[in-house]
Amino acid sequence: MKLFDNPLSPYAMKVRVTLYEKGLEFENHELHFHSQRDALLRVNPRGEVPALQDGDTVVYDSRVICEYLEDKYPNPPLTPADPAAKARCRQLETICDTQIDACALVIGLIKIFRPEMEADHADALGQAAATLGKHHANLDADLRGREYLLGEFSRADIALIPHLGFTAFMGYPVDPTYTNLTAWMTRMNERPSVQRALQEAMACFEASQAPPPAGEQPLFNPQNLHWRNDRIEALIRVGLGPWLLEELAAGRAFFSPVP
Ligand SMILES: N[C@@H](CCC(=O)N[C@@H](CS)C(=O)NCC(=O)O)C(=O)O
Repeated sequence: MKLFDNPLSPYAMKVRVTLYEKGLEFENHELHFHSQRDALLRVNPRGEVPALQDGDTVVYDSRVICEYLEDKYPNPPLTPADPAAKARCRQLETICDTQIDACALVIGLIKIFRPEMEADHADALGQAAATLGKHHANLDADLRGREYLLGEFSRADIALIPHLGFTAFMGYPVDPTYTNLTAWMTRMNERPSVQRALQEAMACFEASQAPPPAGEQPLFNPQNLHWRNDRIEALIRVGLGPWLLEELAAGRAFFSPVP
């Protein structure tokens, strides 16, 4: 199996943790630079990481990849068998992939990619952080009396940890008064699969702080960012819609290719 990804992506981390939990070997094809974009487009026409190649099968979108892995390599199971629990697992994964990711992205935009924005857009940052706080409260309530989101460890937990790990790293940790969610974070961070993927993400972050090689641009280029669906809605909600239009007009933002 070949994994095409960049460890800084929360979706890449979701897939890596899934592969590690299942004990599956894979060839690592990390993509770090703009010059590797053509290679990425060959495995995902949307030009997003992660993508997985298993023999002749190419799968992209983290959720589709994780479902493929679950179907093909069912042990250990990471989705519940009971239909209601399975639906809840998918529901939680969707909330992580769309709404929580969108909060994390606005925070990452201002704290990591474009720190010069903070002076003029502190309110947008505050709104994203407040929405993240509401998710923390909901998740804490979901975890009352449970070790994991569905009782047993599942893909819902795997989908959540990258976002909460990254937002904590950016200065927005879970409030310790949310004792259920805090205990869950500790439990998750003790899992070898999560430790390994987090170390890989941190190593990638450190490397990304050095200037790229001559003639290269980073794949996630702060001066030309790739925008899509829920992340665009999140920008508009926090008042950054006009900013995005200016970025597009200036050639500092782009969308996925259309078929
Ligand atoms: N729905 C996709 C989303 C993947 C995604 O948004 N990947 C981002 C990184 S977090 C990406 O590759 N963006 C391309 C870019 O920034 O050029 C999934 O679950 O895999």
